[in-house]
Amino acid sequence: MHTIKHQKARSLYPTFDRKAPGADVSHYCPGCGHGTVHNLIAEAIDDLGIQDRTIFCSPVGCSVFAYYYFDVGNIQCAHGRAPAVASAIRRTHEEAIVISYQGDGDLAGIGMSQIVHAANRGENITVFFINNAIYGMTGGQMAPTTILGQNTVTTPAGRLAANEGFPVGVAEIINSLQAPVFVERVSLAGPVKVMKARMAIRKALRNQVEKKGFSLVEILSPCPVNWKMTAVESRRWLENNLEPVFPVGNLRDLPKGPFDQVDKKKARISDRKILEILGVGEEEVHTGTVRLKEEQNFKIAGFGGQGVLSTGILLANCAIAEGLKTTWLPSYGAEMRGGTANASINISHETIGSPIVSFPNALMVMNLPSLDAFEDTVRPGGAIYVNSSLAPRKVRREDVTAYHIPASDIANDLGGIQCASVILLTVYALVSGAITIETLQKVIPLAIKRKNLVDLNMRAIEVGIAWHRENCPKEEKTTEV
Ligand SMILES: Cc1ncc(C[n+]2csc(CCOP(=O)(O)OP(=O)(O)O)c2C)c(N)n1
Ligand code: SF4
Repeated sequence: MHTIKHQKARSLYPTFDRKAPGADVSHYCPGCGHGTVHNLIAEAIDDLGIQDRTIFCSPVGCSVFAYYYFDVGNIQCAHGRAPAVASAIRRTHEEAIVISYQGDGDLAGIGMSQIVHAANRGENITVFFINNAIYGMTGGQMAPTTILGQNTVTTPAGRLAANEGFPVGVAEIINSLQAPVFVERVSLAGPVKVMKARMAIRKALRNQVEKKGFSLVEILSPCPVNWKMTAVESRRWLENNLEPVFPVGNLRDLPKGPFDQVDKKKARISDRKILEILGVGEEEVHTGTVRLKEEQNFKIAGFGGQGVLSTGILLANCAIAEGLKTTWLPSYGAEMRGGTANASINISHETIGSPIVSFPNALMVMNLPSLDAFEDTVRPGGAIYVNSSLAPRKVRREDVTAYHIPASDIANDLGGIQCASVILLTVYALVSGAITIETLQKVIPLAIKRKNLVDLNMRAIEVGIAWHRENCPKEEKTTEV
């Protein structure tokens, strides 16, 4: 006798562990389409044998918790930005299978430009667009795909074209572009339609495996809770009301895209070429001369206008010139000038997982509020470089090394307060060994265009070297200088 064995897709975790309340239910409401689509995608991943190289970009919306369910690589993206994240992964991870999974608020509302441009670039990614004609997670507001007459909490009298415009046909918009290879709209209104959705999902993923280009499947999906219906009623409403507005069917299925994905790769320029464009010639780059004692998780903080962000960029550029890997992440206060600002810079020999620096091992503070805010975040054994002209108190921690340098006063004497941060950066370079002084001297003229400021900063480096020579004897181990 032939036995059919039903089992959960391997690409889904066997158990979904949640804290109470809700420990015994999934994140999705009864009758929600997200669970059905998750299953269809997971089965396709299993059958195509791509679990180990799949990266799932989950959105903001009810499906944000996809990472609890899919046993693949997962990344959660800012609202509407999954196609941009997916594009970046695509271009840096050649073998990855990249899925952008998005709701209608996410894709067709806040993220509309992202999806259009990713599709127009013909990124070799697969987009699953869950159109439930409403903002599910936030309690049922109108979405761009809400149909005319549909009641939502923000259109209690029904969507009216004269007020809110017409429902947006995403599949049709994407189909108006030249680059996509596959565009299909499917529905979850009944078992036969779910089987069609299954086929489209597989096809869209297979296209990516075969490096054909951009594929999008729009899936009409029920949101019983916000539609205020039972699960069964919602499937009927979907069939009778959504499908006439958003006709299901294949809009495009090309044997190959308009350009070869391999050509696309060829068009990319090498890191070496980028350095050339920046004017950092091969002979000028110190690749591989620096051996970091440890990965640098560096934070610089101060008032906006103190050169906090640009000093961070300078450090990151020096790290690049040293042949190291680096990230730079700015954080602005509410106001640009006079408000607080900080920048996080990681420097490593290895690939850096996240640009965020929550617990630095090197902190540079340009003023007292920054010292107050970040002193306690420094890891034991780390170092704090203090602009003591504007942060007159001593570092209280005893498990870090503190360097109190009157950088603003010295900079004033040199003829320009702007170079205070470079004095501190020079001391940091000498103490940490993360970048060399030669590199700093070579990168400054590339990073700063005004000749008088270049000269000022070059003098600042000399002063920083002198300060270090006088205050940091070689085998100095004390906690404070
Ligand atoms: C930048 C930003 N704006 C607004 C929100 C609030 N927000 C959370 S989910 C959501 C809408 C999600 O709706 P949809 O994309 O249709 O997904 P669904 O929940 O229906 O699956 C919004 C606006 C947010 N998290 N981030
Ligand atoms: S609110 Fe709607 S989209 Fe969100 S889980 Fe519930 S049924 Fe699904």
